[in-house]
Amino acid sequence: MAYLKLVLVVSITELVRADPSLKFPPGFKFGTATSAYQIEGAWNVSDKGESVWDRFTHARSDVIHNGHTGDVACDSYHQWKKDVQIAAELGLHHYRFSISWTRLLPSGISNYVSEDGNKYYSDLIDGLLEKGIEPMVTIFHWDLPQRLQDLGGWTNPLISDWFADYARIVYSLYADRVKFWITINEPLIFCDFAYNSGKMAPGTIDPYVATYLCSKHVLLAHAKAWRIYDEEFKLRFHGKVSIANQLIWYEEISPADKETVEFLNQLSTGIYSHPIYSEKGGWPPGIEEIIAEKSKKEGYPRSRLPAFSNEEINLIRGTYDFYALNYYTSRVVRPLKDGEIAGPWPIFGSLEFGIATDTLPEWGKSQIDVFVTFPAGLRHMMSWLKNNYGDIQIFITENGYPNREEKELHDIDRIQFIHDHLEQVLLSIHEDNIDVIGYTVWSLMDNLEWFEGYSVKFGLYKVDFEDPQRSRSPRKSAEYYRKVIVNHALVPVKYLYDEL
Ligand code: GBH
Repeated sequence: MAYLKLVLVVSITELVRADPSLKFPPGFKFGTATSAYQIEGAWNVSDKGESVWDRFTHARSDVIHNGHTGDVACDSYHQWKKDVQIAAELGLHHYRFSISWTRLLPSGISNYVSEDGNKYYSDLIDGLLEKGIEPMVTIFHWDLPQRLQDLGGWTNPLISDWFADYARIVYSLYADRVKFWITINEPLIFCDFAYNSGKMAPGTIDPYVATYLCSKHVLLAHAKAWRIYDEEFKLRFHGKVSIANQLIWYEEISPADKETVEFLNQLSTGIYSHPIYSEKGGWPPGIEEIIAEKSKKEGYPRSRLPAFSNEEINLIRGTYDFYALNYYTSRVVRPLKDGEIAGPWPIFGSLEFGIATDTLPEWGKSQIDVFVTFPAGLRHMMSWLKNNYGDIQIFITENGYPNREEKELHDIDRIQFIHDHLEQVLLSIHEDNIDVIGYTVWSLMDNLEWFEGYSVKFGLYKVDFEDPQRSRSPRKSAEYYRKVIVNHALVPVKYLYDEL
């Protein structure tokens, strides 16, 4: 290939100069992400309170791979300097991490702030800033205080105020240093997937009622937290706040699925986006009517998808500064076969709406069945967002590739994954005129992959979970990503092979 010849004679800098379409826009940010429960460990150190994930992993080893827990994880509570070190090695512009609610507020309620908890996050933020890395803070990444869960958790309407109180404390401690905020990570997973599958804390299966209560209360919680920042902190600190959504792209493969595909995109993406980003606000078109109708037929006195009052619609509408997007995989749709109950991905309507989802044989595979790769899905998803909500800035806050077993540190498949998705990002920017402002790899390092325990690895850095020091070693993908960042360009994979 001509390509390969090029590689031998020109440096990356020259290559990029010759092909400016490989360049990312100036100011485009590259980062990596983690979350508190998945990396911190120290689950009961100092005055930290119990979270639903502490409870779930301890009580439900039957659901979690090999009974793994986050008790120690990457031990980032003690070893956070190593995290800052590897983030600096990569040359990251930003590092996205989350705050453990019960580390900061042991009882879940905002009457008492843990001094040690505060110091931990404050030191981490300072450590990052010292290396020139911007902290991006997720306020809630699934580890709800168990005490609040005992009061119903996300199904209790009071949660939106408990969350807003907690968010205010977080801002008041760190808004002087943190400019990028994610209120809540992926309600699609902890509302829809959790209550459909029982595989996520709190482990309750209640797909028809709890799911939708959770959805509504998450949106109210996010909106209140966004407005607190807007009213009490923005003028002084000029930060940006958004909610991060897990987006699964549903691809149309024949004109016959057009309607079903649009329905699922509205259901899984629209449900947490339309209320915030659309001009009209409220639940997405079509969804509210269908669930109301179904609920009526089923004998419920009111829709299982709780309605919004006009006041609530206005409270939620417009509560964003950018769109935070987490993307991993896509699906196509097919009708349920006779006697079939749910698809291979038992969320987003397979139970509720009799739609099964599938993947295409030509899409990429990983060692984990559900993580089928379709990079173009990311581009299609962003165009869908633009068509539905107009010109909003998009920050990709997660994208990553899992492996179970890896041959040493040579993760060429992960390099290819990152390359192929970044290529789609450039097409979105250059061809579709979409304002993508950043990209974040999940994850900086291997960590507790929820019910998969430590068996599924997403890290640019390998973590040795046998080693009490939890040493971190760079995979080839770390080297690749570092090159992408230094060159601010899509470094061709083949090019890198020669250099590796
Ligand atoms: C993100 O979403 C999370 O934010 C992050 O914490 C997580 O580590 C990362 O992605 C990688 O998973 O096959 O039907 O049992 C998590 C989304 C939820 C996707 C569980 C895979 C398994 C579905 N994941 N899901 S199923």
